[in-house]
Amino acid sequence: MKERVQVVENILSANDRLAGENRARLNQNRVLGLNLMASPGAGKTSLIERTLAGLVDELRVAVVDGDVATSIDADRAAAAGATAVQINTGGECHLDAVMLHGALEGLALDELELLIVENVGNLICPASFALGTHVSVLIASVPEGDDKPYKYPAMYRGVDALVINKIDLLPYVEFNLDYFKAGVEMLNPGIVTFPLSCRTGVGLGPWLDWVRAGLKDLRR
Ligand SMILES: Nc1nc2c(ncn2[C@@H]2O[C@H](COP(=O)(O)OP(=O)(O)OP(=O)(O)O)[C@@H](O)[C@H]2O)c(=O)[nH]1
Ligand SMILES: [Mg+2]
Repeated sequence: MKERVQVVENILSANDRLAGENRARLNQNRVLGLNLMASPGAGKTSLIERTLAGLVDELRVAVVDGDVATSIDADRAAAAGATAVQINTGGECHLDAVMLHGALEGLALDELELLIVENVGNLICPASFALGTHVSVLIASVPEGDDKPYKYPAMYRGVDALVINKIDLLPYVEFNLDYFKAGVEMLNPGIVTFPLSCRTGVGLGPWLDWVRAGLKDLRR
């Protein structure tokens, strides 16, 4: 058991070292890195499409898409105007710093301002692997249910911002917003939260402004 713990610690510290290198490369090029995490189908790619539609005229954006097997999401990001890089994890349930390191090799970082990483759809594994991005964003979505902060605390604890997507479905789905928010507040007090709908576009303005503000902070 002791040896197993040691191996896990070594893997994570190797990951952290490379995450540090990734961060340094982003900083050198003044590229803001966003790590988008969520359960499968919560709306990661939809939010990327909406973000690109809102920012692509003012910022040069690349998207790194982590997917178990396909390039469907990277194709969607490219169609929305981003330089898109696909990482097929071959079954792994998360991206790690090594994978992002490889993806950064293929990008002209000096020509970019924003890098959005779509992590693999999962509420457990991505929380354990730092990538070197500046901010981690969790997308919760209404049909997933209001108990998810209670069931996946590590993910809710470790992020810098929370998007609540699919609010257009609130009238049709049992989702107690107060119960959900109480769980979030317990784990991550005061976290900045963006209730929105990628379907209707409601609530996207404050989200886009927050991304713009993050970039401004980085350049300061
Ligand atoms: N009603 C509604 N549907 C949405 C909204 N946002 C996304 N969807 C739908 O939810 C489904 C999944 O959206 P994606 O953006 O592909 O989700 P994802 O998190 O990227 O999914 P994976 O990459 O497979 O984990 C699609 O059918 C979207 O059209 C929303 O705000 N409201
Ligand atoms: Mg996706």
